[in-house]
Amino acid sequence: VEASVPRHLRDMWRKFEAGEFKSKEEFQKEFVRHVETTLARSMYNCDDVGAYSGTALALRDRLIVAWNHTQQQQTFRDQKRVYYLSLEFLMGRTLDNAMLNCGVKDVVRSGIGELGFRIEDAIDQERDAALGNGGLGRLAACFLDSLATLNFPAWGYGLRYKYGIFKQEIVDGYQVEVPDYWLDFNPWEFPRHDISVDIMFYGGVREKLDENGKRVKVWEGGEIVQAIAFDVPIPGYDTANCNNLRLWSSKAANGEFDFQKFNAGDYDNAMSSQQRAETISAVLYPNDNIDSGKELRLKQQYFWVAASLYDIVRRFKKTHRPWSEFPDQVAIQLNDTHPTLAIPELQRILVDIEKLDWDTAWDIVTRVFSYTNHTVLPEALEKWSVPLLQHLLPRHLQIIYDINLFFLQSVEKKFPKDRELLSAVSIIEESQPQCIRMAYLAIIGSHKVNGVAELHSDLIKTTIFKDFVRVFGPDRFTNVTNGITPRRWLHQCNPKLSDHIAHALGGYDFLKDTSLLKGLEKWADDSAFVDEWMDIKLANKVRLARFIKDTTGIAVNPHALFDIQVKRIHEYKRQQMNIFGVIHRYLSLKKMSPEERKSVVPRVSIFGGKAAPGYWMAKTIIRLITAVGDVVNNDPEIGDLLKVIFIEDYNVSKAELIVPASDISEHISTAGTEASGTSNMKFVINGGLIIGTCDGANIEITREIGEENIFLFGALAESVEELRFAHRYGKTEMDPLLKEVCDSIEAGTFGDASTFSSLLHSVAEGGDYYLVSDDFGSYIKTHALVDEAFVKKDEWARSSIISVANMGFFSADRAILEYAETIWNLEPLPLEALDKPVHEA
Ligand code: 4GP
Repeated sequence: VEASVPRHLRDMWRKFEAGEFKSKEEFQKEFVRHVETTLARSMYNCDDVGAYSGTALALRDRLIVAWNHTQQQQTFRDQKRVYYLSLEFLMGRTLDNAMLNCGVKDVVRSGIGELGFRIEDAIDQERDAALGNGGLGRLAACFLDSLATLNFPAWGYGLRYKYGIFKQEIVDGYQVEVPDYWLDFNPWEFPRHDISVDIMFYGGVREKLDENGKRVKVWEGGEIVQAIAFDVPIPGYDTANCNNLRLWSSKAANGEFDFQKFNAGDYDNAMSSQQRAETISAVLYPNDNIDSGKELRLKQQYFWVAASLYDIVRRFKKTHRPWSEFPDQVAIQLNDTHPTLAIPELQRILVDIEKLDWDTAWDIVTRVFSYTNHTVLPEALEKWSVPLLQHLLPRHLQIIYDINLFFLQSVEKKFPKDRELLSAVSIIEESQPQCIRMAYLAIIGSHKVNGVAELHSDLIKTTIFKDFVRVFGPDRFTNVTNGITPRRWLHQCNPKLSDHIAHALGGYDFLKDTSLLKGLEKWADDSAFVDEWMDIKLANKVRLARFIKDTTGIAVNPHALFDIQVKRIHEYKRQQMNIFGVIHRYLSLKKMSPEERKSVVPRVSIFGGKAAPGYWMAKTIIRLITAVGDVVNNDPEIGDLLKVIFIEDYNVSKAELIVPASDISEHISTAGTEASGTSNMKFVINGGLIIGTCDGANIEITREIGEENIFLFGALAESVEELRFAHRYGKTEMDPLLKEVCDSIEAGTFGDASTFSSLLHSVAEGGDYYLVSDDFGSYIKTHALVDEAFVKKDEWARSSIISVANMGFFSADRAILEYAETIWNLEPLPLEALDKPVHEA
């Protein structure tokens, strides 16, 4: 308020306030101005990169007006806000999405066209903001889009990694990791040098008497690192609302470098504290579904939650409300356990700094937080060693001990003398060294814990968190099935299909209310509609085929069945089963006579995905895929009947190209291991059918679209333990078809067999933790059914249309509305407030 312009001068200000561009000419004027004066280029040296940059800067001006206005409204209205804390936001590209959300793409297209550029070429120049690994990070990005579209007052908080997920190159068939320096030119962020927070690490805890003679704990003497805010505007679709994603960047607190050392000639060390500080936000850990356990990672986590909480608390304190109202104003969602330190940090702020008593503080904490679990894989559940925490965050360790003590006392009261239960639910794992179980701390410090699909939410209650269901009762646990934004994952990535749907439904309202897709059912028998539907699929396949030709040199037939599996490479996701299936197909083709081959449905098997750099087995799976491709793609006997493609460096922008082009996609995890999956939803809403196991969201997709429209196979989650037991005790033999595949690899069909020995061993008798052998027979049979179905074009098209018609449930908007109602107790900002700026606030 102190910084605001005096009332009598505001009219002058308003006269020059930045506006939005509504016409082509307004856009062109801004475009040329930015190219010439911001980028210092001209019509004589403006290439596609310049055109992208000029367009982005022109649009950014428009976004920031909306952003300012929205933030002002959120402050003025002073409603409850939700803060989504996520260590990953896998945003992908912004320009195309922002143009569509703001409804200016057509204006820009014609405006830029008249200046000599194609909008598609400009869009293609943007680098992905790849601040995430996979599912959990992309979910966070979809949720931001829905929160903004639904006008919720919501902020994301994350880290501004200098290097996002590595770029994957394939060299001699192997994955090689190359750094992704994506910040060269990033018009979508606003540095806020005025918003910085000092974050402390290390140091010690001292007890002292305060002014009232009360014993208090003081954490002091540590090392300070500065957190600087970078704000990223998040425009909603078809609304004036524009939310904020705040990313923290780390910087040395003592300025640029150490002058004393510099003056003494010690140039190397003069920079070292700066470098050490900047390391904190330097890189994203490239792990998906696995815990890395490294000290720097813990530093990242604390740095980010401490800065975010400081910011949230500061915003709350400006309202001068009593602390008791904090949970009515603030909801904080923990995306996985990565931000769990926020729980002891808020307790520390309330007790040590704000001087609330422990119980009052703890009541506030538990009403503010809620936690989403994304995996039941034991190797992914975060644990931090007690000595490490003691060293890095001594006061937080004390607080965690106290939280645990009071919690265990309450358990003891409810279940007297149940020592087993006490050690089962203790936050401290009695290992060597002792460890903090972050998921347990998250559950105890939250009022709601949710899984991300029905099966998964049931599984967490009966397996990893079952003891907490006893302690807290079942109500603390709930389900919110994941969703995807139909704006990016239909309208943006598949404009032809979106237009076709809009034509049938009489407009684009389905992009905001996906239940309207249901209206497509009645078009499933309209032959003109169906023909156009299939032509669009073909055009998308042609587009992908062109990309494959350009990047790999391999020509694929767009009329072949495109079979796609793109996701992180992981044994539980079973790309190994897919490539074994491809080998089986190859061996079968080789055995056929030329006459028999004539009736075979040609196939293109497409893979894509990154392996964690330290995950050797995943890297071996990639190597097998490329090795099989080398043999199959160059076998003249096979020709177009089978092609095997590995698409390098799978990321969000490549997904936008790949997803619309599938006939069938693979979601084939061992039952009970894939929490939800979200690419399954993306493929189906783009008219692809899926082959999958009864796992994650596949189950709910089946329920919605009908089991006649999906190819399900394999063991059910409830029999997995029994099957594993059987393997351990050597009771089962390898599936004969799989055996044949393994024998051919062993025989060197795909190069030196020793390269693949660990992979072959992993599926052999006695092992096979992911049950590849158990599911292989039904997997192969089901693929035969896919081939049969694919040639019945009318029925296939019908399945495709009926499926899309019934995918409404999987919108991220639905998921966000569920979170808002059942977990956050959050209301959207009133629409009329968004229309006009608040000037007198
Ligand atoms: C992923 C799950 O593996 C995936 O099933 C789910 O759809 C996604 O989260 C979003 O909920 N988990 C991770 C992870 O990305 O690192 O644990």
